[in-house]
Amino acid sequence: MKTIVLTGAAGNIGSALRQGWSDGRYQLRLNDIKPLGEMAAHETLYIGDLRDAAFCSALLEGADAVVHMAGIGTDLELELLIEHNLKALLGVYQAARTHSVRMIYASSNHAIGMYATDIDIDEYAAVRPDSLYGISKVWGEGIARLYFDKHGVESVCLRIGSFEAEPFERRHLHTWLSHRDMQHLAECCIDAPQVGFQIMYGVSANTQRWWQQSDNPIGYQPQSNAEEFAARIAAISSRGGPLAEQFQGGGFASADYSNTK
Ligand code: 15L
Repeated sequence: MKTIVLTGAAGNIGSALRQGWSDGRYQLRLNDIKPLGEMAAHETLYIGDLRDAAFCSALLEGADAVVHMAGIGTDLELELLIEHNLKALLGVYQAARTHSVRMIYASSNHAIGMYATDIDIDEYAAVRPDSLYGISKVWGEGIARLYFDKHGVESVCLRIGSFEAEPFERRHLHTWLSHRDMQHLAECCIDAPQVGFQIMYGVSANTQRWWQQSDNPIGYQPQSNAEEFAARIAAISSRGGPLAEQFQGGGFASADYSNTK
């Protein structure tokens, strides 16, 4: 049985994955700064700070893969992003290098959020971050690239769209990632024989998705489609108003926008 490190295990995606894997298909090492409750037989709690090199080394030693969901998930101050989305991530990558562990890194669509909503892109489109948060995800993808090129650490960077139980606004017709597809995506990353370095869009099979996957070495086949909810959500404008509707990153892109050219 594979041993998987799940960081951010108490977060939205982390707790959904933990629940999805409650059948014990993986041996799980769970880490978060928030409480994680009772451990099941296949779970082990690892309490510690990902910026601590010795802790990261103990967390990853002997593991097969890390599903790294820890970090700041929104556009907060630079100092916090540096601590949690850069320093902590570097700590995990350094341990992944030491122990030859595959990384599955939660990047975000906000790494490319300044693309206009009238075009489709694939994973090779140049990054266009929409916020400091988006920049922190570009750093993360850069770390993943560096550690593959220089140290052979395999990585899948997941540019996650909108992970929600159900889509609830117009933007989600393009960006929704269902719980079922997220779990399948993580399992594809874990179970693929080889992944090298790969960016994958974490998006369901939405008819109106903006993000097209050119290379899919892990065999991700999403099943959900936000279009099933179109009648209910098509009239619900995205948070951030009309400007947010112009950019794939929505409200992250329209916040603090001042370009008049
Ligand atoms: C993200 O990266 C955020 O963590 C999440 O809260 C949502 O805003 C999501 O992107 C999205 O774009 O819907």
